[in-house]
Amino acid sequence: MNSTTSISKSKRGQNDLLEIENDFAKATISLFGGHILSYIPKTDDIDRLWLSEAAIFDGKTAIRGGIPICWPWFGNAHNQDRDDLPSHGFVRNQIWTLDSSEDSSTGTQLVLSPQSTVGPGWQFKTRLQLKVMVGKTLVVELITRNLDKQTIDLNCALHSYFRVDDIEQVTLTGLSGQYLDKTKDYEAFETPDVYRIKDETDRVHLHPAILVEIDNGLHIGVRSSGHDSIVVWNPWEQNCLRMKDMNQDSYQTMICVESAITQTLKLESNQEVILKQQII
Ligand code: TA6
Repeated sequence: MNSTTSISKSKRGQNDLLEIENDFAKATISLFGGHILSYIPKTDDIDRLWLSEAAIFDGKTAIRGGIPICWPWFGNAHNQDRDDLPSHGFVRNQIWTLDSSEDSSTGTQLVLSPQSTVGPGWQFKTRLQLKVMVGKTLVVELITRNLDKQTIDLNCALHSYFRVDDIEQVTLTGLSGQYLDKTKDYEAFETPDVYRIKDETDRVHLHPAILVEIDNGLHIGVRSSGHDSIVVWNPWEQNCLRMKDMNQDSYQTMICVESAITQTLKLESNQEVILKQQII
């Protein structure tokens, strides 16, 4: 780690954490998973990210909340006839290392990378980096470079959990076009003009909206690039009851708005893709 004065180390359960504090914001990153857990601008000291009170920090279990890194596939879209591969890929269950960090007049930049970019179901040569800029906004870039000789099929997501006061009062703006509804066997529907969440919601919006705004008291802007879709997810109560790392009422104060590549990007040899999400 470079001599960055804004970064200190801490621990939660078995997970080593990086605590970042500068003039603009505070943030926490778990080295397990390369997983941003919180982002708190100093303008109002309100965490923009949601973290389950029942999240597990055993150094093995993917952390519920914050910004999970889904790579090198999204959900079970690994295009292989196997049922033994982990949902959302394998890097969110790995130890990441801090490759570099730098304080500047606009905030603190950190670059992290996972222990390994190969695993069951994925033996291609690639480089994966997470670049995080903690400043007046939070900028997160998931950078994949194909170091293999062959073209690779890539899906990935910044699976961000945002804090809301009351999910039933949330409105989303900025989404348009068709979405695939995973609660209805991927049937296609048109995005509603007035976007509210009133039940389990699990939607892949095929139009890559550049800015999605979450309004519920607090206003959160989610600006994306390098994506081909936006995923909106809320498990609602029944699923929360079935999830060991969610409380029964967890669904009431969170919503996932995910900047994602879900339609399979064919990344050619020596090409790079940057999946970027900026939280405003
Ligand atoms: O992004 C939505 C989703 O794919 C849902 O289908 C649900 O599975 C969610 O991700 C959480 O997945 P996880 O593996 O973190 O429990």
